[in-house]
Amino acid sequence: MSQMRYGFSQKKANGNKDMAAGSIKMKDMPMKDMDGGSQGSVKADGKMTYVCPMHPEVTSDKPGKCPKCGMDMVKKKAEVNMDMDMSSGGITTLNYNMLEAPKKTTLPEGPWKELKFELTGNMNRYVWTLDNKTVSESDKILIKRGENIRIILHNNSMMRHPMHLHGHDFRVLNQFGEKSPMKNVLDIMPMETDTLEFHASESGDWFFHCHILYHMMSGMGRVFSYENSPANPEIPDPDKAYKMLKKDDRMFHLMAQNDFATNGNDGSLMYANTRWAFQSEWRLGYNAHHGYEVETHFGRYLGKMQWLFPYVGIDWRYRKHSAHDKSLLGQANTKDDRKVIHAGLQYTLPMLLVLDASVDQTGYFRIQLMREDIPLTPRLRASFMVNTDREYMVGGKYILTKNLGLSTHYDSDMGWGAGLTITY
Ligand SMILES: [Cu+2]
Repeated sequence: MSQMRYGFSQKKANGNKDMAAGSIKMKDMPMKDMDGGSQGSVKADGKMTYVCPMHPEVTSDKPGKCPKCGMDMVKKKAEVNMDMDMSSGGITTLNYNMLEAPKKTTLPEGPWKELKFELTGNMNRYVWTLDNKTVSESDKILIKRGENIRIILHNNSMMRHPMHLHGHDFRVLNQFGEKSPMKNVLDIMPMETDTLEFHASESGDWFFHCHILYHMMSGMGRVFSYENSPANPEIPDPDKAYKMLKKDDRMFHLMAQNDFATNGNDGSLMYANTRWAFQSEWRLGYNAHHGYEVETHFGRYLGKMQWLFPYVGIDWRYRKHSAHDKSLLGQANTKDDRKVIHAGLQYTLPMLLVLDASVDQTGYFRIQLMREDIPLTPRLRASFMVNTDREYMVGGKYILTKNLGLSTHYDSDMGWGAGLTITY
């Protein structure tokens, strides 16, 4: 195929929708390609075109390594996709590399400022950040009118993030070089790196954020702020407005669940924000032989991936029981009568196993391993817990609705139970 053109409207630059709506015109489509069976992209002169996935401006007639980054060059995307469409009659996946602006989009002369961000987050805790910092944990990024800003974004998370800039259109660098398309949202796939450029032609503060609103609210964004901007009459109190924005990612949320089971009430509660968490867990039997246990933790998630959670809390439990055996650590087991303050560390291991080591004011140690919400089927979940107090628990839950589940569990102290779990 010798010529292809992807219609592109600069005015309506609004994310993926435009790509689907963009018109695709093809001229001089050779019959050979229409029959299918052709591999790779063949230019009019019969040569393949290869392009570096990281540096779209680097192209070559033959496969090889990119001189800039050493990555293997790949067949030119737009043409490969078109071939697949022709040969399989299947679905064409549209991508940003197919978009060509109708005219040059190069920025006017000006000093350049280059910024790099890693899109980061923790799927398990549902916390999303740039460079592991939320909006409220980072400063505004100062820019000057007349500057050209280049932002290099690497998505180091397993979710896509449609990054959106207010008040400006930016160029998304792709294979078309000077005719790279203009956008104001760029959907960045996991492990993808993209470069965007915009000319600083405004004044005031502009929000740059992930357009998945849960991610934005948890802190995935930054504020670009023009230096020496005149006051904006629409924002009479800019300090208050900025404080309100920063409040979003500091907000606490409540989660709670209780299993109303045949052998007692079994539940937990969590009150947490991006970094801090209060956790409480209870197992309240219907009689003293089943026993009563309440354990609480208050702590902070540390580190880039938030796998480490140091905490302090209380552990209160009582159970009518005769034999006091020893714990696996050789200490007299206090699991049936304990009213202590304890401090501990939780560490999230691969497969979301949580290892919990704690010590109380009497010097009693406990190590515990647990995992909740093991998905067996989309609705069936298993869980287990085992610790050095010789306690263990296995459970299963069938999710009926968002708030309701049928559950069953076996607990080394309370025995078998089955019931209804209510989740908030
Ligand atoms: Cu996101």
